Amino acid sequence: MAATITAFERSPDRGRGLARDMPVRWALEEAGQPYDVRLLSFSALKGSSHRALNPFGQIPTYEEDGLALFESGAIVFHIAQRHAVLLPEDADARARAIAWMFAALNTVEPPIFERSLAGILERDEPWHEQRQRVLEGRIRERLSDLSSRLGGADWLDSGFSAGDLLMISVLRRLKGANLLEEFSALSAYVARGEARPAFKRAFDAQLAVFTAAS
Ligand code: GTB
Repeated sequence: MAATITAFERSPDRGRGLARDMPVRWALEEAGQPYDVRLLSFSALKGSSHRALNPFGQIPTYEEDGLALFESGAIVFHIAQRHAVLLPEDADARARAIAWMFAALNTVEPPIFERSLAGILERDEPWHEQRQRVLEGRIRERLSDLSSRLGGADWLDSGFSAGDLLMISVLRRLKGANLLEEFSALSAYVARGEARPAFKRAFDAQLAVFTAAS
């Protein structure tokens, strides 16, 4: 049976593929797995039936044959474990790809997330601009290190993997911030990910939800 994921009925990103159902959709598309989507309003997210799937009342969730999962990283990992296209067979290469998954979510994303949050919650504070500069400095440090490691390679470690899928998903959250553009290797890396047919199918599917609701 096809898996069912959850997504925003009306995503605040207006269908730009920034909400976290996007990496899950992308992974499913890479794996060639059909899936159904249950769309949720903000109030439904906090209802008891959704909280039974995700205790934090958030999207995305994933249900398949009696298994229910939350956390986009865990869901992508689950899909990747079952489909060779997202994790290499070789044990060492697989371990390195998994390390990149953690690096994306645990090392690169935190300052990016912090900056987005500050842009929403602290916009009116007198110290907002100063704090944004500090956060942007932290992001630049991460981007610089990542760019040095990537060098001229297409992907982070040999072939495309779930590590790249999550890293590119995280870097896409910098769109419009004029930070990624300072690192041409990373801009090209993100563009390479976005050019993958599976990415395009996932992007079009989540954009269609927003378009239909508008
Ligand atoms: N760590 C969890 C995961 O990776 O699955 C985080 C899940 C999460 O943050 N979900 C968000 C959510 O459900 C949606 S994706 N929020 C509702 C709530 O908490 O009440 C985060 C997100 C939202 C909007 C944009 N955007 O507009 O650009 C980008 C990302």
